[in-house]
Amino acid sequence: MKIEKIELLQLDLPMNTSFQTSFGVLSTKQTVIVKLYTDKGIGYGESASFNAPLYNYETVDTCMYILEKFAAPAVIGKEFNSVEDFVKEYKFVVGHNIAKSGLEFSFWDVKSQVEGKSLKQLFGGVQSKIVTGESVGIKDSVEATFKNIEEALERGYQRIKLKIKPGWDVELVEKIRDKWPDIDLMVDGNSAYNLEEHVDIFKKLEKFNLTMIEQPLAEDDIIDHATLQKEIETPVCLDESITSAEDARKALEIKACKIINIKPGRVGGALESIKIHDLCQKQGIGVWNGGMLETGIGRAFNIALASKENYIYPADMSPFYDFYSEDIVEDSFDINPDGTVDVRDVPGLGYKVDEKKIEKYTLRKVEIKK
Ligand code: OSB
Ligand code: MG
Repeated sequence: MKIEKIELLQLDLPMNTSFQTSFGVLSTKQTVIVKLYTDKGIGYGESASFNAPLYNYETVDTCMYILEKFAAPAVIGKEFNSVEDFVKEYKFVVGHNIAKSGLEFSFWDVKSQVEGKSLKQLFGGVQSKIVTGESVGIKDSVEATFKNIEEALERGYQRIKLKIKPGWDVELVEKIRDKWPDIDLMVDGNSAYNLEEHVDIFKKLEKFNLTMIEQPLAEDDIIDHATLQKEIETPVCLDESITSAEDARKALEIKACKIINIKPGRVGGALESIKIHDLCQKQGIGVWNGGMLETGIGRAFNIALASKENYIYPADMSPFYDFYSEDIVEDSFDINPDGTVDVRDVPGLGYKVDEKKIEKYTLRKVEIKK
């Protein structure tokens, strides 16, 4: 497959409801769509970062910059027989996994079409439906949180994840457990806590039967997470701290967590996601698919990956209308009444890209040619 041209499209998507985490409020969301032109066809990928470096150090602008200046020029005009060979060309870029992931995904899309195999097949997926949960942002009141949970449960979501921050944790969880003693419930701290000040909070959370506590401590830490995991029974799940299979190996070696959230963007794409999945499976550690409020393009890859065997916890996979008024694919996925999402088993993305919508939301376009 010969790489003829790469278009980088920086999109600005208005959000219909803002989403609050411990690191801030997301009320407008940009993303980067990578459009790969080859002699065998066109593919799409998404580098799903945020406007500001709050979740990790990357932003939509750094994604555009890294792709334009380094990653895309490294592959342009060249011929590739495999995804492995393709990613080798821009491996010299340190970090910037979200940027790299969009480029890798665009290659998978073309490969999938050329070989006539679905992404699910290429990734080694086995599930025809994936189970999903809702991620409930930090709200102004407990009542507003109750309302969100009620709606999510009515829609079939099989797990509720609460975004927490210091001051919005134990009491909130207690009230929710009083009302819903049996639901699959978990919390996500997005690195807002530290052991020295907050260890008691996690001990207090023990009695609420949480499925897991996601990334309570610093994004660059696994040592303190290991200490915390020794002190509590509730499984610690790492998100931000795991940026590669090597990170995962080390975290598991020191028992820093019992569960791993795989966000394909955070780890650089599907190849690394699969490595982490396989490593965890060998060690009896279950994984699940996290989200970055991707559009239908990014979610297509997430869904296909989440169909692998060891994705055993519900995925963050809310449909576009939970965040955006429109998606950039015509036939975006929806949640079935039982809280599952169908995995499309056809070559390519499985969703029809809406070029008009992409144009409507494009803020900036950069073209890389030989
Ligand atoms: O930490 O999982 C996270 C959304 C924005 C930033 C960080 C996170 C999230 C989510 C996933 O909770 C939401 C989704 O994509 O459905
Ligand atoms: Mg998280």
